[in-house]
Amino acid sequence: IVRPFSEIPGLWKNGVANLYNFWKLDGFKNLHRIMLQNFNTFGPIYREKVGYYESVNIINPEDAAILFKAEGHYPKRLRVEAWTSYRDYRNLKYGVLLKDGEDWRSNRVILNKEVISPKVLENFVPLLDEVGQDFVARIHKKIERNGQNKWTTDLSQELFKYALESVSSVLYGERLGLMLDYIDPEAQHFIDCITLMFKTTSPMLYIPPALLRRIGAKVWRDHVQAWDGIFNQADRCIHNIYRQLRQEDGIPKKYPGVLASLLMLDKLSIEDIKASVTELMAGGVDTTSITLLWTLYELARHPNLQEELRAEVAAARAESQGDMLEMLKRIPLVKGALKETLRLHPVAVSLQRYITQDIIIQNYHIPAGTLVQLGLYAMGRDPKVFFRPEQYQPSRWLRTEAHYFRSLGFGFGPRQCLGRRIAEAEMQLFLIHMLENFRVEKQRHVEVQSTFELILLPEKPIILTLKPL
Ligand code: HEM
Ligand code: 2DC
Repeated sequence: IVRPFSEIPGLWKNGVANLYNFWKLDGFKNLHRIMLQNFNTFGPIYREKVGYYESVNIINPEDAAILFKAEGHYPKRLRVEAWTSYRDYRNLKYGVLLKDGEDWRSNRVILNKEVISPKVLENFVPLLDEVGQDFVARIHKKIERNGQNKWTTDLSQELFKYALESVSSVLYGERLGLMLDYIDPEAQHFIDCITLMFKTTSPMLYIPPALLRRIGAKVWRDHVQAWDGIFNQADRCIHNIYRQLRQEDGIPKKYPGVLASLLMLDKLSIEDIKASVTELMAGGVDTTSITLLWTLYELARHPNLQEELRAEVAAARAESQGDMLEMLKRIPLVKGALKETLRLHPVAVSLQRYITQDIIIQNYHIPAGTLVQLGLYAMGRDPKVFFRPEQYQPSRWLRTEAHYFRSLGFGFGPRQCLGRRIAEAEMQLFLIHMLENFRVEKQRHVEVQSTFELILLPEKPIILTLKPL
């Protein structure tokens, strides 16, 4: 017999009291650990209300399958009010990240063709490969200059630049020049603004931005400044391409980038294009760079595994004879490593959907319209879902039968990450070049945990040593 919604365990009766407790536990930084603890306390399903938003939380792959079957034609996830409030405040259009309903779908379908369809990968790979080559050349140069034949450092700033250079080269078909010695301060400012934007978003998940704006709270003002910096820089890049395109005539000889392709296609309004391209540019920096940093950290902790990956890359290089698209088909273990990184260190703590029909999960009835969250971080560490979850084991992904609703780092279905193909190619190419050029090491006994700043980040700097092979 199916149990009613009201009997789902959890603390959902007093949102304000829960917010207070949450705040006392430094919940803004610990959201992922609090979710894990809640699953331990309440079991595989619990209801929760923190501040103004209420949800049902689940952890099992089988339940995730039920959730995504009920997502409907216009899948809708938790609305990040801080982001929509900024756009309303500045009178800017929402991009695909923030749109919903038919408006979302019609934009997304057009963007899919230019950003995530398999056919565009062959355009992206040469551009991204060049950035990867320039990145390792830059590191070699740094090592030569310091004269110690190795470099011990926190690579995060270098990785932010790599990620921004990569996503920009794909979006604009042009290099920003972030792998050079002199770096445009505007680009550095853009990077800092993205970090600030994420950081200031998380408190506003629970305290309405409209309220914070009315009382002139610092967090709201910082948030506005951060987005202003992001939109200004993206606007400059977009205008540049727009101007060039109007001066040129005829069809360009080489692939002109996502933005120019969208402009030439002429199916979306300029304002819609601007909105989504800005989101792609902003979404393409911290996400891939942090995932790469965690991957290097794991490879440094597992030297034998690192050698195995290096051997795979060497063999793939030999077999593909310089054809990078071919090479990317021959590195299953590298791909497994990236999946393994996202299992243990997911960018998104959870996936969420407002379900469009009633469902039954764990024998509880959940009515249509409910916000259901899949605890991605908790699932990745659950021994009932992953055998020896604490072990970093890329080979576990080689058996495809083990994938059923378990590899969800980029989300699922038509609303999944739009940048997924870019992110995957960019990260695979990065690892290829790094493994071919450097051995990565770290100090022993230094363990790094995650902290929540809307996305999950390392709680302290990850210090690695790179040694040329
Ligand atoms: C959405 C993860 C990189 C742009 C998402 C979602 C996740 C995610 C979990 C929500 C999906 C869902 O609700 O089902 C990641 C991870 C990345 C990454 C793990 C890298 C390791 C990127 C990059 C870009 C990007 C490089 C841009 C080039 C977007 C956009 C959306 C999105 C625009 C919203 C799509 C929509 O609402 O239709 N991402 N992402 N992401 N991501 Fe990513
Ligand atoms: C954060 O409880 C925790 O990919 C909340 O590239 C629920 C939630 C909702 C939306 C998620 C967000 C979490 C984490 C960051 C995500 C975001 C949707 C897209 C965004 C997953 C899980 C991200 C990082 C995008 C960001 C692009 C943007 C900055 C232009």
